[in-house]
Amino acid sequence: MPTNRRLCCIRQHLGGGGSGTAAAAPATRVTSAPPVSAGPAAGHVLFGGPLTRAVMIELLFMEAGIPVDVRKVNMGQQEHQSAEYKALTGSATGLIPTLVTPDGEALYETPAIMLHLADRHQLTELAPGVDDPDRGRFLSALFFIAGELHPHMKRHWYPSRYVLREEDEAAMAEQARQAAFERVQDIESRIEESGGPYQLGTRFSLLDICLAFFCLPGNGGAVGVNGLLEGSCPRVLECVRLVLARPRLKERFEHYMYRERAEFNAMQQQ
Ligand SMILES: N[C@@H](CCC(=O)N[C@@H](CS)C(=O)NCC(=O)O)C(=O)O
Repeated sequence: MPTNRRLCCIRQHLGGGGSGTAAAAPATRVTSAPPVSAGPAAGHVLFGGPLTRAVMIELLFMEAGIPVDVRKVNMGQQEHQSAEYKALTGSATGLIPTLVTPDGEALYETPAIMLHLADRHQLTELAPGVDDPDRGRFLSALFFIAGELHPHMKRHWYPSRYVLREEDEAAMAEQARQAAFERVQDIESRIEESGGPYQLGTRFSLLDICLAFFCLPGNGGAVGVNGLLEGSCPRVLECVRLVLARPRLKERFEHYMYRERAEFNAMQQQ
C-alpha cells in the first residue's frame, strides 16, 4: 500500500491524524479491547500485547516519562495476522510491535523505534546523541542485539519455522539457544571492558533495557533459563538486576515476569 494511503488508513483507525502529544494522559494507558481498531489518539499508540517485545518500548516510554497508549494485540489468537492489523501497520508479516506516532506514521522494528524515540525526544541519557563519544559503541551494541542476538532467540522460540522435519525442532531450539548464549558472552566481555555495571560502563542506556528483556530470569525460553548465564555471565546478570530494580521500571518488569503469562492465557479464552 502506498505510504500516503497507509497513513490515511491508520489515521482512520485511530480516529484522526493527531498532532502534538497527549500531555495530560497517564504515562502508560493500556487498552484491552477492542485491540486493533479503537479510539482516538493524540499521542503515541503502541500495538503490543502480553509476552511481546513491545514491553521494551513501553519501558522506554516509562523511563522517559512520556505518555503512551498501549493497545493489546492478541497474538495467541493470531490477531497480528488479521487483515486489520496488517493494514494498520502496512506490513504483510504482521509482526508486533508497531508504534503509531502522533503524526500517524507506523514504525516497526523494536530497536529502531527505541532509538528513534530517544533521538526525537532528546533522551540523551538513554541513547548517546550523534556527537557523543559513546555513540559509536552504543550503535554497535544496539545493532549487535538486533542483528546477532535476536535472530537466534527467534529461532529458539519458533524452531518449527527453521526445520524441514518435526523431529529436528528440539535440536534447532537448543542450537539456537547456544548461539544466543555465545552472543551474550560477548556482551559479558564488553561490559567487563567498559568497567560496568552497564554496557556503556557507568552509563545506563536503552541497551540495558534490551539486554534485560532477553536475559530475564524465567523469560519463557530465553537465554537465562537452565542456568546458562549463572556462573558464566555475572556482569550481564548484575546489569539485568540493576535494570529490573529501576524505580520507574520495576513494577512493569515484575508484571511481565510473573503475571503476563496468565494474562496471555486469559486472552486466549476471550
Ligand atoms: N525484528 C522485529 C521482530 C518482531 C517479532 O518477531 N515480534 C514477535 C512478537 S515479540 C512476533 O510478532 N511474533 C509473531 C510471529 O513471528 O509470527 C522487532 O524487533 O520488532
